[in-house]
Amino acid sequence: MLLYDSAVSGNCYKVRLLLAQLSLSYERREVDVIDRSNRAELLAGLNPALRVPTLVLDDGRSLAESNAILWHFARGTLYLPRDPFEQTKVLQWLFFEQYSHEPYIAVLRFWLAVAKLTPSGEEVEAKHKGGEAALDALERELELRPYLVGDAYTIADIALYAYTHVAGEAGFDLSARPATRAWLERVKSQPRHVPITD
Ligand SMILES: N[C@@H](CCC(=O)N[C@@H](CS)C(=O)NCC(=O)O)C(=O)O
Repeated sequence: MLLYDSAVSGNCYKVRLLLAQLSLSYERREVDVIDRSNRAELLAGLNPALRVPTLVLDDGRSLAESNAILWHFARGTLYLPRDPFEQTKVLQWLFFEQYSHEPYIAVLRFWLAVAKLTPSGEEVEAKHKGGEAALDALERELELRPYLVGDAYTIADIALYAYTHVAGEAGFDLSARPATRAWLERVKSQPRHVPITD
């Protein structure tokens, strides 16, 4: 398999983490997420959104959207519960991540820590407010359970871990969120865990 990847991207990291935990091998092609000039050349025909992660399977078919890729590989493994209700709970968190978490925390991190842009105070404030709300939601859930779905580690945890563990790079403070910090440690201690920098 070939992963069109970015070392700094949490969305790409989700895929790298699950593939590592499943001991699946693949090649990586680094794509510049700031200079987008060769994007169409690289990804047209593979991902209509021209973004990473984009994964090309061994048979040539391609998959995009980080959480869809997680779902594809988690099916039939420990990382997706068998119970249909719990599977839907996993989807609940994957959609939450893409609508209520990633657009705030990942985007603010990209602006400040990756592209080193200088957004206006209002733009930062709006992203910060949305990110805080997402982190509050996570903390509320993790006060009740060790992992996001059921009592085991799943791709819901991978999806939310990706940008929560680097939220500090976007100026978010997790110190008053003990349940989230304990969960980050539990995720980190899973077998075959790899860091985002790997
Ligand atoms: N919803 C997509 C988001 C993908 C995305 O935004 N990828 C970023 C890197 S994290 C990217 O390709 N940025 C460069 C660009 O938009 O051209 C996913 O979860 O895979």
